Amino acid sequence: MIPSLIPALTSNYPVLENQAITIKALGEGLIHETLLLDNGSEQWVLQGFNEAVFNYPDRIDYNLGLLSIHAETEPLAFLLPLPIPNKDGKGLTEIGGKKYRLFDFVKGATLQQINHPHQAYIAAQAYGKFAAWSHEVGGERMQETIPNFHRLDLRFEKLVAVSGEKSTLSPEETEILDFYLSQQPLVDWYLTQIDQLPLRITHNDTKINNLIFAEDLQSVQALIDLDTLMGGYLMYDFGDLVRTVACSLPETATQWDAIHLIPELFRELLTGYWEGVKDMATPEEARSLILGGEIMTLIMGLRFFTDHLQGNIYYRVAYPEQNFHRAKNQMILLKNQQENRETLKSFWEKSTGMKP
Ligand code: GN1
Ligand code: MG
Repeated sequence: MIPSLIPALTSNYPVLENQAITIKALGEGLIHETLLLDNGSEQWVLQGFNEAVFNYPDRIDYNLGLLSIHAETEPLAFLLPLPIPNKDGKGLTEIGGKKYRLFDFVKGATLQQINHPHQAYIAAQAYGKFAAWSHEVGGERMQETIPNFHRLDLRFEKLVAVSGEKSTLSPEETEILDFYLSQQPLVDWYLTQIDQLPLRITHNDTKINNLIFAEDLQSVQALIDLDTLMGGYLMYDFGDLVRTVACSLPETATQWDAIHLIPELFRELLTGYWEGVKDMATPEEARSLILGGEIMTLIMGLRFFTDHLQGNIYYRVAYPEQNFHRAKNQMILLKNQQENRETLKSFWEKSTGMKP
């Protein structure tokens, strides 16, 4: 099936014309499909675009266009790879009823998990620098590529509605549902925050595998997965780093007793992120970072659990119970962050020199 794409690709993309291309699967994204093209000396990334999730590809182009213009006068220390135009000058190419995008392959290293605490610092600093760099463009000018993507209150309401339609839940499903429903106070706190925080430009999916590091892992070469770049709050990007980088195990792990926050990695992340954003952050914004990890862990737990109850219609799963397990994983991580709030606050005080 995959090799049958090649003739259509070589005829649609001038850069691939008359080349002997091989193609294989790449990466671990849950939404788009990612493939690697190789002509023996050069490589490209081919992405099967998920139209069911991204209903507004024009908005993605619009947002990335604004940032590219900004980059012309204000260079950024790393790349934001944009789609290579096809022969009609378009970023998306339809092949066999499906849409694809082609990117230059950025050489470097991608990590699924960090293997040294300093990598947490480097990753967070890159995302923080990106927020500071894009600040002049203005979050309110960006279009919503997925409307209400990180609206925690709406994700919470969705779980309430979907679970209310279920006539039976297993005891373990009930336990997890009850935990998530008990998080209303965090949702209320979130609502007070979004009333007072400035809208920035955020990446909104700051997992470690959305960065390409230099081979020596000492710097960042590129930010990838740019489709969810849009207006957002700093706590989203910092929080998703905490959720994914400062956790002992990935979101797919099912060794329940071994899932916990690593406070020292929270400290590395905060030091790096703060380095990036400190010149622009308001005091409220700085404070919001303390609970950013909780917010993003809650939102992902709600989304995984909702998808489980809806029959896995959104996230790619390797087995039927996987979204349920991801929701349980995020519940354990969230509980653990809540138990560690005071420790995290004290790290925050030291990094920012402020009072919570
Ligand atoms: C999705 O496609 P991927 O894996 O980069 C999701 C993120 C989640 C993440 C969880 C558009 O990102 O919001 O944090 O899975 N992206 C979308 O692994 O829903
Ligand atoms: Mg990704």
